[in-house]
Amino acid sequence: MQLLMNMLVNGEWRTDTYQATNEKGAFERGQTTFRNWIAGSDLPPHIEAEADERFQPEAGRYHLYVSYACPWAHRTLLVRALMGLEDAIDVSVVDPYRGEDGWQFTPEKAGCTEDKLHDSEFLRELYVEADPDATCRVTVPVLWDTEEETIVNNESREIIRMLSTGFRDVGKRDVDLAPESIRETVDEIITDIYEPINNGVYRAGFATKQGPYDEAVEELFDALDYWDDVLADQRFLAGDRLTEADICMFTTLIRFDHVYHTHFMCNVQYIHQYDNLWPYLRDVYQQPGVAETVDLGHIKEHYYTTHPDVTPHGIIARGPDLEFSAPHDRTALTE
Ligand SMILES: N[C@@H](CCC(=O)N[C@@H](CS)C(=O)NCC(=O)O)C(=O)O
Repeated sequence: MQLLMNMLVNGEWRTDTYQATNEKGAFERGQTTFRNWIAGSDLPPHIEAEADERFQPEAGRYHLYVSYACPWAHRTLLVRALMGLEDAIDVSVVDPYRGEDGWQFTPEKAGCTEDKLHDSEFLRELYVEADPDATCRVTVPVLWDTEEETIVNNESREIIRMLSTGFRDVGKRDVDLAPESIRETVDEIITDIYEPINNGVYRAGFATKQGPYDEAVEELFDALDYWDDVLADQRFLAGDRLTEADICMFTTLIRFDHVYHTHFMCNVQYIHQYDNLWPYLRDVYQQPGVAETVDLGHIKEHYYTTHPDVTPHGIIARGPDLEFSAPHDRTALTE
C-alpha cells in the first residue's frame, strides 16, 4: 500500500497524485517550492540563494499562515512570540482537520481564523494566487507578502532564520535566536535532529512496511537518548542559550507523548520518562510567550482525524495527562 496525498498540479487541485511513500514503504517528504529570502536576513550555509531586495523586513507587511497542529508552522509561531513580533506579523490559522480539499479556513471553530487577507476558503487558493501554474503540496507555514501579494517562502527552517536575523529591529523583545558566535553549532544541531527526530516521527508513522518503520524508530530513539545525555550537563541544545535549535526540537517533543507515541507508534518510551528531555521540554514551554503557541486540542484533532491510513476511525486518544507548567529546576545549569 502506498500513501497518497493531495497536491496542486499546474494550478489544479488533485487528490490522486502525490505519493508520500516509495515502493519500499518508506515516507518521502516532498520539496518545498517558494524559497525567496527577505533582504537583510542571513542565509544558513546550506542555502545557495541571495536575499531579495524586493522583500524588505517591515512591520505590518508580512503575514503568516499556520496551523497550530503542525510542528513546522509551530516553529514560526514560536520565533514570532519569543521575539515579540506579534504586532508586526499577523497570523491566519487554518482548521486542524485537513480533508480532501487540503487546509481550510473555518473561522467559526475555536482557535481558527478566517483568511484575514483574502477571505479565501482554502489555503490552496493562496498558492494559486502566488503561482497560477503551481505544482506542489499545499503546506503550512506560509510567509505571505502583502505588498507583492505572493508567497515569500514556505519552508519553516528558512522562515525562522529570516525572522530571527532579519527582524531583530522590528521585534519588541531583544532576543537573538541564532547568535553569530554559535550560529554554526545551531545550524549543525538543526540539521542533525531533522532526519532522526523531526522527520523521524513521520517516517515511523507513515511507513507502510516493517523495515522502514523499524529503521525510523531505532534512529529516533538513539537520537533522543543522545540528546537526553547532552541535556544532563547543559540547559539548552547549543549550550546556555535558547536558540532556533531548541525551537526545532521543542515542536516535536511537545507533540510526542500525546500524538507521536501512540498515533505514529513511536512507543519505545514517552518523553516524560526521560530524565533530562522532560524537564528541558518544560523549561522551553515556560519561556515567555511559548505556552500561548501550544494548542494541544488542535494538535490531537489534526493527527488523529487527518490520517485515515493511520487511524481510520478518527478516534482521538485521550491521554496522557501531563503538567508542562511544573517546575523544571534547570536554571541552575546556567548559573
Ligand atoms: N518543509 C516544510 C514542511 C511543511 C509541512 O509538511 N507541513 C504539513 C503540516 S504538518 C502540511 O502542510 N502538509 C500538507 C500536505 O503535505 O499536503 C516546512 O518545514 O515548512
